[in-house]
Amino acid sequence: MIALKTVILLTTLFQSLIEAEIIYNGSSIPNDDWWKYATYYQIYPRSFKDSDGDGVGDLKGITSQLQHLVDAGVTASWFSPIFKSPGIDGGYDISDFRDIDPSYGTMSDFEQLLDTAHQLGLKIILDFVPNHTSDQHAWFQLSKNRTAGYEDYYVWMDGLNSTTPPNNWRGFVGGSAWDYVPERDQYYYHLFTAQQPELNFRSPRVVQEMKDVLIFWLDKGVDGFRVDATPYIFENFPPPGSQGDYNVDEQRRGIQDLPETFDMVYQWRAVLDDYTKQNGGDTKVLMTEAFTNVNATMFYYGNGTVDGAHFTFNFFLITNTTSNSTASQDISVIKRWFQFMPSRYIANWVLGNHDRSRVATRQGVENVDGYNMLVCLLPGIADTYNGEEIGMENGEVTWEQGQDPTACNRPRENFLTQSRDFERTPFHWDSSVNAGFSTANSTWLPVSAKYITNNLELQSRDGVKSHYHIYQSLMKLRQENTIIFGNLNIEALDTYVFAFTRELAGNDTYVFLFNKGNYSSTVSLSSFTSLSNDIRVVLSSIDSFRNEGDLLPKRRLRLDAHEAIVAKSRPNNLIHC
Ligand SMILES: *[C@@H]1O[C@H](CO)[C@@H](O)[C@H](O)[C@H]1NC(C)=O
Ligand SMILES: *[C@@H]1O[C@H](CO)[C@@H](O)[C@H](O)[C@H]1NC(C)=O
Ligand SMILES: *[C@@H]1O[C@H](CO)[C@@H](O)[C@H](O)[C@H]1NC(C)=O
Ligand SMILES: *[C@@H]1O[C@H](CO)[C@@H](O)[C@H](O)[C@H]1NC(C)=O
Ligand SMILES: *[C@@H]1O[C@H](CO)[C@@H](O)[C@H](O)[C@H]1NC(C)=O
Ligand SMILES: *[C@@H]1O[C@H](CO)[C@@H](O)[C@H](O)[C@H]1NC(C)=O
Ligand SMILES: *[C@@H]1O[C@H](CO)[C@@H](O)[C@H](O)[C@H]1NC(C)=O
Ligand SMILES: *[C@@H]1O[C@H](CO)[C@@H](O)[C@H](O)[C@H]1NC(C)=O
Ligand SMILES: *[C@@H]1O[C@H](CO)[C@@H](O)[C@H](O)[C@H]1NC(C)=O
Ligand SMILES: *[C@@H]1O[C@H](CO)[C@@H](O)[C@H](O)[C@H]1NC(C)=O
Ligand SMILES: CC(=O)N[C@H]1CO[C@H](CO)[C@@H](O)[C@@H]1O
Ligand SMILES: [Ca+2]
Ligand SMILES: [Ca+2]
Repeated sequence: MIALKTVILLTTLFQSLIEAEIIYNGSSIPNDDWWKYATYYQIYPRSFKDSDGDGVGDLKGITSQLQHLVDAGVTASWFSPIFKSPGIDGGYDISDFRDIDPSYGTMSDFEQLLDTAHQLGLKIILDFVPNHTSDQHAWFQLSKNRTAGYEDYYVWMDGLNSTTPPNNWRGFVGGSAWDYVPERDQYYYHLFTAQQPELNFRSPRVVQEMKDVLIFWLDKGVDGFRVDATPYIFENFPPPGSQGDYNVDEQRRGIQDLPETFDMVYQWRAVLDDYTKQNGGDTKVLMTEAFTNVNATMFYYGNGTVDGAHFTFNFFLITNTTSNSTASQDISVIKRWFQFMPSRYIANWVLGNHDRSRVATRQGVENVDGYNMLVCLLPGIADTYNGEEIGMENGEVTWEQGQDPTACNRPRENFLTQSRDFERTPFHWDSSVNAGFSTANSTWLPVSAKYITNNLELQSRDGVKSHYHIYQSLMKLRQENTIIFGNLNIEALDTYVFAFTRELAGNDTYVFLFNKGNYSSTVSLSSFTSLSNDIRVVLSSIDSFRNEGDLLPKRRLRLDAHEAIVAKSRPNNLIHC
């Protein structure tokens, strides 16, 4: 069946003045598979739960808290890397793709975790980090001294001499993207730290090795992969010695979103699909991390002929909105995704991860509920970074306590703006020592002092209006037909107020209203023609005075600063007959 998403450009100016615009028509995409409308909960394993009191989160800790995911209402979880690693880049420097890092436990702990998760009905997705290995990986050791078969596992190039690399391209963590190895009298390429040499995917052996890694974990029973740093898999270099002036755009063109890179993602998708064909079982999901422009992003989903990722993370709410951006600016970011995304794919919404300042900090604590509602009620997949369900803010970390190489390799004065440690501090379970994260005297990153007033246990108490209770309700709402299949109508009602409806024939219409600004605002919902006059509050942000069941006026509706509301209206035809 051909899926039809209709971008309806309203034909007359008159209409566009009185009606909100339908920008998404989801009613033709069947919800016939688990991954399509799931919520994916990202666990940062080092900071989730420590089971053995060494101050570092681990697999047994995660297993012991899987019930939290079930209680929250999520059905799938993806983990930042748990593989063997010297830990230079929070585990994104892997020295053995087929083993668990001892700080997290053992392979049998992982098998136990997977078993428990599956018994609880949760899908588990692992991070797949194909772009680079640790310099401690056996392949790199063998490649360094040109051991037969491994010579071209990495991106090696001659420099001008031992002090002047092949070109002047730079790494993301500062300095040259090249490091010299005297044994080979050659340079290796690394976009991230010097301890993360890049694999050479132009070698068929490397391509096969990495497919075998996928199969290894599929055989263990994992439900899919999230591919790290996807745009950078392949690169094209200028001829050695063409130094010229450094040009950031030139480097970007040489390393990002190459056709070979899209093709590699399509090949990985085929590995997963073939695996299910041969072995049965549920669909194995592939999701890609690609911080790139919106046009290129879509090619990670597929190219019209061949499928790639089931979905590729939509980071534009992170990169293109701020606490100051206006409602119409934010709406244009949402619309752009639908304008570029081919209709047969499923949209997805992300506000945070282990690389970005937490939503509560970036957008303001008062706006936490509004943003959780936004991500959960837009059409498609929702992603939650652990802690967002309780509105965790960034933690407090000093330069001395810092662990993130991105900041540690750079001047101290940049620590506050560049360290990713703040969004990685341990999860706040309860009010006990270390927020219930660990019994250790000190934890790998300090626990934020904010846990005393903000933790899961406090927010779970009966009768408390909390971010967590709102999140749980949102997870339930995500099972409603209207939220799964309904059209999206979205409109700015004031400078910092936006609203959208989700509408589905014969079903209740839901309306989401959000004043992200610092002043109250009085708005009208009359442009949403599908709303009847019977609009009742379903959920409201914790500081809102509105209660479930309250009737909302369609005109002259006053929203307090930061107030966010989800309401529903019976279909017009049912009211009038
Ligand atoms: C949405 O798509 C369905 C199925 O293709 C179609 O019947 C319906 O008219 C469309 N609705 C709108 C509002 O475009
Ligand atoms: C190359 O390095 C590997 C790993 O360190 C080592 O086992 C091997 O003996 C070395 N080979 C040569 C020829 O030096
Ligand atoms: C390496 O080459 C650069 C550029 O030609 C030159 O400036 C430098 O002196 C050379 N260094 C050595 C050690 O030969
Ligand atoms: C899509 O990708 C496949 C595999 O890389 C390639 O063979 C095909 O030509 C591409 N199709 C288009 C329309 O670009
Ligand atoms: C969109 O991205 C594709 C893949 O990177 C590229 O081939 C194409 O030129 C881009 N189109 C535009 C208009 O930028
Ligand atoms: C928002 O605006 C305020 C006041 O103009 C300014 O201090 C702040 O830096 C801005 N924040 C962002 C994220 O742009
Ligand atoms: C995000 O912002 C950049 C820079 O302003 C702009 O070029 C791009 O189109 C925006 N993308 C989306 C999806 O809004
Ligand atoms: C924690 O600190 C106390 C007091 O300094 C010490 O007695 C105890 O052995 C420490 N425990 C651990 C697990 O390090
Ligand atoms: C609500 O939507 C679902 C899914 O499209 C549909 O099956 C159902 O018939 C609708 N309910 C009514 C009362 O029309
Ligand atoms: C509201 O105030 C906060 C704190 O001063 C500021 O960061 C934010 O940008 C303001 N929001 C708007 C929309 O101006
Ligand atoms: C969001 C994310 O996963 N970022 C990771 C991208 O890849 C680099 C290198 O592997 C990591 O440092 C980031 O944490
Ligand atoms: Ca531990
Ligand atoms: Ca690469």
